[in-house]
Amino acid sequence: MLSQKELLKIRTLLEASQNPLFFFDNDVDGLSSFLQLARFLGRGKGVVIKSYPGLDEKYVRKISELKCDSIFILDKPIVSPEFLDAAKQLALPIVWIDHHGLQDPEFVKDIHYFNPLKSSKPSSEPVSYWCYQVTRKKEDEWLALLGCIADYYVPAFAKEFAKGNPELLSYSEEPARLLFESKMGKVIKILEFSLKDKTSNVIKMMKFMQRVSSPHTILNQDGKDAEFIYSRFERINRKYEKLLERAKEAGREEGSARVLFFSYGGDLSISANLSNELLYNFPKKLIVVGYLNGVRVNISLRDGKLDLRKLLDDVMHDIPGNHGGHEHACGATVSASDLEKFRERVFDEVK
Ligand SMILES: [Mn+2]
Repeated sequence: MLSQKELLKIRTLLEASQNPLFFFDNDVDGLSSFLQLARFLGRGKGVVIKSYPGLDEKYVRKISELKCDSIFILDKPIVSPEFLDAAKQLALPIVWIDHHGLQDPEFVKDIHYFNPLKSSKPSSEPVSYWCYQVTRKKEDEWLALLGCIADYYVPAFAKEFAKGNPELLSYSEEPARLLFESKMGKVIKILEFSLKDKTSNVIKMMKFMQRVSSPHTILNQDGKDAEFIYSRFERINRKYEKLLERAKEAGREEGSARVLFFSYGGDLSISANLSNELLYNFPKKLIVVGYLNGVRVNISLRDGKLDLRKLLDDVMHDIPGNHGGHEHACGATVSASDLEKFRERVFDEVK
């Protein structure tokens, strides 16, 4: 966990900045973290990090472009040494808040690095949870909760929130249930899909989210901006629901088979959402979802029990590509010509 002292330090760094620049990971935990800090401070700009796997040197340009006087990096597990070096040369305070694997102390020695794993009581609550501990802005509790649930974490304040807002959330200890069976979960999906939109629309959404005061505004399509975001969501969601239905069909046809393998192509890369929702529907299966993108396939894997990092080490020992992630949620990239081999290996491993 982060200590009171660390939380206070983040708050002090934040308040000392006239124009902070928030780089945040391309998901709802990242977005919520940015929104909470910017709304608390009433200033600052946000930039979604689209580079993968790390924040790379392409983004250095943004620092001078937006004339910031401090840099916050939120929920991004990797930052390229080139980015850090360039940012350090500008002599601006760099504040990096993360909850993924710990960085080498040498790599982060000149910057303000916060991670709840770096503690005598190591933990890995989402960054949006910690941002809420920093700001303690009750009226933004709903934003904090969106970030937490999106990262499969149910914070203690969820129960109270559900009591006060039964139409938005019925309490459960199971994050996936909150994600897929509540209105709050729907808002998360709307924001996730919006983050996949083209840059000008993402910026529009971020501006809107910096002032909106309730999730009902989004759900009820209250006003022009909310209407726009909701209509973009519906467009993507129609495609998403079709893919999900096809994948569920495959899951049902395979009956009791251990693995649900599903691959698709097209212009919508949405494997992470698909695999999460499939695991919720088929909790006993190993879920493997591949998105065919030209000569590459991006694969999402989910499982309730298996250590997928280990599984992928074995599966990919002689298949070129990348893989990484959390114990029960991983991603991999292989070339399209190796997909069949990858598939066979996975089936062999869990036999
Ligand atoms: Mn996160």
